[in-house]
Amino acid sequence: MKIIKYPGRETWQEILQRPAIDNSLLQEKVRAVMSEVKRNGDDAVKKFTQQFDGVSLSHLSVPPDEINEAAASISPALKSAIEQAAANIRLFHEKQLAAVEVIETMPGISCWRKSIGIEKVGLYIPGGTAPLFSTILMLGIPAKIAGCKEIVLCSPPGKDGKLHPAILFAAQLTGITAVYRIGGVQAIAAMAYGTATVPQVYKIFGPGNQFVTCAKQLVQQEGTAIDMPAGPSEVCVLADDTADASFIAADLLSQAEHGADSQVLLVATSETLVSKVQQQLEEQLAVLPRKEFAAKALENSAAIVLKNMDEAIELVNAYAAEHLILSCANDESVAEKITNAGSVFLGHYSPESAGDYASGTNHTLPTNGFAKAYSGVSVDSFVKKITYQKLSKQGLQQIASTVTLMAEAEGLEAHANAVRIRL
Ligand code: HSO
Ligand code: ZN
Repeated sequence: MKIIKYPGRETWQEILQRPAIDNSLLQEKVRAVMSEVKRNGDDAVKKFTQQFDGVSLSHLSVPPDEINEAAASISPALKSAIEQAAANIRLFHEKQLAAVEVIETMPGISCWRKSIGIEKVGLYIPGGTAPLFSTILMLGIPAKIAGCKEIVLCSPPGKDGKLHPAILFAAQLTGITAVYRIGGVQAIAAMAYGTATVPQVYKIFGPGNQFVTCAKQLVQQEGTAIDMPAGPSEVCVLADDTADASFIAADLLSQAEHGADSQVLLVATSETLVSKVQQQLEEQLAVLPRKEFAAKALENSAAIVLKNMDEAIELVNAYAAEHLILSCANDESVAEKITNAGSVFLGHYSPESAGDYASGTNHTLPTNGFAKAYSGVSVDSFVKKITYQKLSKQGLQQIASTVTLMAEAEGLEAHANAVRIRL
């Protein structure tokens, strides 16, 4: 990890820059797969599954008995851990449903807004080096609360043609309506266009590699909604000298182990703390099973020392981290000053891992500085909001002159007429 001491403000933008990801070279390959899936449906999906995952599948969907079998094979301890996490996530997300309120803007004019679940949504869960079944809880639970009717899940099959049992259990627990063993670009294309087996969905959620991200961006251009532009996962720890270096090192490594492209950033007001964290990182890294990934991620990461907390807060806001841990005194008042972050973890006992799995908040969050303008996934991500109005004759009379005057001023006589003709 690079150590940067007391950088001048003019250098901040450069220091905080994420590595640029250039999708343009991928696009051609991704488009080719997508258009073949569009043309040939299930046959193309099976062909690409053979080509990219090395598995030949007779059927793409996972039958209910296979799901039940997998669920039964999970240890009772893991099962109840997943159930507890699910209960907390459900509790937190249920409160996000707002009651419909009818507002009478003038006598006889009522306006209201209602959230309606997006009818069909698709969730994508990557395979690869870690089966992130926790992401199924983070997406499936809010989808269900939002009232989505069809919630389908795609995830790439292992060499045996199967999905990880915990993925199937999480899918069953959250009430996913159908599970398909399809990964990569072909999964995104199948859900965006629909095939004989996979229903076409209106919005696609979930993380993925560069190919998956590129496919999501392309289907978005064609009218399928996506959750958000995803980049490599990241954490920023803001620490003063009340922090415990071993806790901080553990937090940084928890993010670094996700992948070689993960981003971790330590912003500290104490040089001694930074050197203690350096040492802890070395010790803890040495014994991690995924140390290769974590070490690579640390190579692209930095510790920044600043002279005081105010300056540190300013830098952290400029970075707009996906996850921000406040390992400092007065964490609650510091949190008040945070304006850009996906999710904030306050104090010395709130590791990112708690939120990644089980405290209740969502772990699908804006990366790459998007936290300046985007929010993480919530029940809102799974609904669209329809506005309604009802005017009585008296209500229409109340605003008639306002509407007709404005319509005439815009030169839109027919608009004015639609009011006049009624009165
Ligand atoms: N930190 C990841 C989520 C995750 N961690 C899943 C463990 N499993 C992105 O927020
Ligand atoms: Zn994580």
